[in-house]
Amino acid sequence: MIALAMTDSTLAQRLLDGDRRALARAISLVEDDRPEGWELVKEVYPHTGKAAVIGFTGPPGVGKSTLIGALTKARREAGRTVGVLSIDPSSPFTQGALLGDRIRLSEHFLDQGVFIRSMANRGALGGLSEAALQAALLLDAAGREDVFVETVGVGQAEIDIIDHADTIVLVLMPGSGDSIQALKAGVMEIPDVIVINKADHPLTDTMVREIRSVLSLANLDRSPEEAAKRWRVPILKTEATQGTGIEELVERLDEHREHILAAGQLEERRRRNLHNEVLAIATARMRRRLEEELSEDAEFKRLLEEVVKRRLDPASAATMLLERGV
Ligand SMILES: Nc1nc2c(ncn2[C@@H]2O[C@H](COP(=O)(O)OP(=O)(O)OP(=O)(O)O)[C@@H](O)[C@H]2O)c(=O)[nH]1
Ligand SMILES: [Mg+2]
Repeated sequence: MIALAMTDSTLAQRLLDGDRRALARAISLVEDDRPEGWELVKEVYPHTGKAAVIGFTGPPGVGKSTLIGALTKARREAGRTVGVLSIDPSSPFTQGALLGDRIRLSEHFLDQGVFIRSMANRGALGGLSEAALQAALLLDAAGREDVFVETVGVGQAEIDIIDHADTIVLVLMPGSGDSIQALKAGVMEIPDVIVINKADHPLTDTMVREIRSVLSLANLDRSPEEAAKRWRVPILKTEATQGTGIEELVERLDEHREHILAAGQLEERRRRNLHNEVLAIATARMRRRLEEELSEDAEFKRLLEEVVKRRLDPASAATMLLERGV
């Protein structure tokens, strides 16, 4: 026990010192939902909140990883340390995705200033989102100045780690019309920056126009004063493989950070995100507890049987369970 405690405090210290092996070990602990992982996060949490966390989301294959690779290069040239978390919820394809990310980010693998980690749902009880957020905190505690988080998704299927970013970048490519529909329908929240990658495609400008019109619709219900104070979502064109447009993207990302800092929005955003996070963890734990309690419960089995036989509807069954006080 004592030996274990000593090891753990050494691990926390090594992590705070920025040791990459400690960081890798720590992320594995949270990914595997091990109690030591949670303890570690608890210990280093007061040291977090310094990193600039940028989330990249968008449909599969639009070039998110390539873009992050190019940004990583730019940030390293500016002398900043970088952490990259690539979250892949589609476990059957995980190996492929891991390999893909490795190849795209391979030029950074030997750089001590870059830490890259892919995370997939290994069936950890806490869920991937929770583990990913803990991992982001660990990168922050380890002194990574920029943390880039990549998730695949359009709309509701998105994993909520993206909500914990200070800046959210939606990456699209010409032809990914579904995403414009999602924006239009309000399924997807308006991001802070929109990037149209693979901009060598002839349909790029059409897409820019379409997005502009969706964004102006989203602004219609605001007063002119409100609209003036508001961050204007830039739509950028990039060719990540060539590095084209990356400089401008870096500038816009910096501007966004300055904007939210000046407007006091960073704190507000983080407060809201942390509120959601505490609720999410509490909800996940209550669900787990409920599932455990019900797994061998005779009354539950009986009620379920009634529902299956169509003698009782699902909502009434749930009400009866809760009223019984599980
Ligand atoms: N022509 C062109 N190809 C690109 C560009 N950016 C990325 N690609 C290519 O598009 C493919 C997908 O790129 P990724 O960076 O893996 O895309 P991703 O969005 O991370 O993909 P997932 O993580 O699988 O969702 C790769 O073959 C890239 O080389 C670009 O600007 N132009
Ligand atoms: Mg990727």
